[in-house]
Amino acid sequence: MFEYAPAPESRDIVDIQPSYGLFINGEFVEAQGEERAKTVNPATEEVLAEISYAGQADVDRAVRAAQDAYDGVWGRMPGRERAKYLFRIARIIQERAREFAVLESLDNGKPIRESRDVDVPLVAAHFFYYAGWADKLEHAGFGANPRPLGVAGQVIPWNFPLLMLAWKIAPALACGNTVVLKPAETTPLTALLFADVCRQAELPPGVVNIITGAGETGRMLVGREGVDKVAFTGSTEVGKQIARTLAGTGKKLTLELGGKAANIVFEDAPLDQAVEGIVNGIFFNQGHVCCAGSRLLVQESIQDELLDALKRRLATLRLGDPLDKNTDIGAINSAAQLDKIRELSRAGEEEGAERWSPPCELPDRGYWFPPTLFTGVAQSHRIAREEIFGPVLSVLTFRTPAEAIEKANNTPFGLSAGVWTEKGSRILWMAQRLRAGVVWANTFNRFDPASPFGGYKESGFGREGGRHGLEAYLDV
Ligand code: TXE
Repeated sequence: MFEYAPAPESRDIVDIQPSYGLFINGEFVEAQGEERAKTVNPATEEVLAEISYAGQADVDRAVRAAQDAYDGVWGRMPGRERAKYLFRIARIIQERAREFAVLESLDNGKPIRESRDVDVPLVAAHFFYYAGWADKLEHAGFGANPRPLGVAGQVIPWNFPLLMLAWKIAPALACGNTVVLKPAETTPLTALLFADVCRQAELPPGVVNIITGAGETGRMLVGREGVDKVAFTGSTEVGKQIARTLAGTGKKLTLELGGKAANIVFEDAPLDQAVEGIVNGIFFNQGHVCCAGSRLLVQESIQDELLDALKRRLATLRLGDPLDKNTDIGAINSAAQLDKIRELSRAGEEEGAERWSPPCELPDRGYWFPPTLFTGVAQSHRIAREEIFGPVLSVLTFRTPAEAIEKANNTPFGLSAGVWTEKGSRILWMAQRLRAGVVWANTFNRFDPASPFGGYKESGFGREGGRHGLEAYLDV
């Protein structure tokens, strides 16, 4: 029988240079810091490029360029003019969408279907959305003359490298701020390609500066004098550290940190749809998602039926080459993240939960982890409490809606949750009681530039997206 097997997306459409400098004041420059590192393709461990680690002198140079651009043109430019640049950036991203999607999959390990159909279209959508706000800030309920903050220092993670860049840069620029952004050390390439887009869009020099490096570069950036606002997405641990460093400095701060979302399935839920939502909730992007539905709370009466259906579905997931359009599950982003997933999975077994994976052949090279289910999980187990950030689902049960709420909220995090039921009244009852910034009903992992996103408790504070996302970048 004929099998549908399209060719993998070609990596020839991206032009990766052997080594990269930093993007400061509208041009690529050599870093003054000596340190360099390699970024690899996590699916093959092949070296993609060498990148620079910005040192203190580089951070100083980037922040000065951003200050000059703020004082010189951008901070005083009418909103309608800023909007033109944002629209132009959005259109260039659409034109270069294939290039961005392939590069993202190469550097991050995510399936091309996701980078092509989710990440890159959402990136363009964010720039379009915030372009629309740039000339309407006076009418958005912030008072007659809302003012930008100045220079934003932004540090982002590796799970959605380009999308997190868009979440940070689009609202900052729309409000009239300038930016110094540091991508994660394992996924710098799409941010560097975005720098090229800024050049192509003729964005005034210094409005966007991209400096690569690891945690030390991030630490120097957020603490640097002249940075007026800090926006961070990453681990809860580093987020807390940044909050401590910034206390008393007067810098504004928003933090987008970890999560341990409950995906709650009631006995009246449409089962097939719920199974798809559970799979999407935890296996999308290999589970490298802060709002991943990593705890499945299933009503006891349907546990067996749901788990049977879920296991059948997991057996059909295809793991492998991220550039293959048939792939559902790509590579784990780094050796360090793979170690963390392995360690927590071992802890799950040691603490007495039952581990299950479908038959699954892992490639010889690269960083891989099979889709994994744990049943018999207790609330005290580490896999029920800690963020695994991998394709690992912990299954717990409940009997009543009140018990579901109690278990769902029993976590230090509060980023997202999902509810599956036919009853509209129950959705509202649950949504009012879940301590989560986002509650999805009969769906999961849906994003829209117009919806504010952010957490309660140790998931951070501040909102990104929507009109609320503007508040983080304005003095009202
Ligand atoms: O995060 P880090 P890591 C969680 C997830 C993951 C764990 C560790 O559970 O397993 O964190 O990931 C920069 N000052 N999330 O180690 O270190 C760093 O260079 C300033 C959830 O990769 O927080 C990178 O650019 N910056 C999360 C960014 O912070 C510093 C996404 C994130 O790296 C810094 C990622 C410092 N002192 C991980 N130290 C989410 N919310 O989605 C590091 N960085």
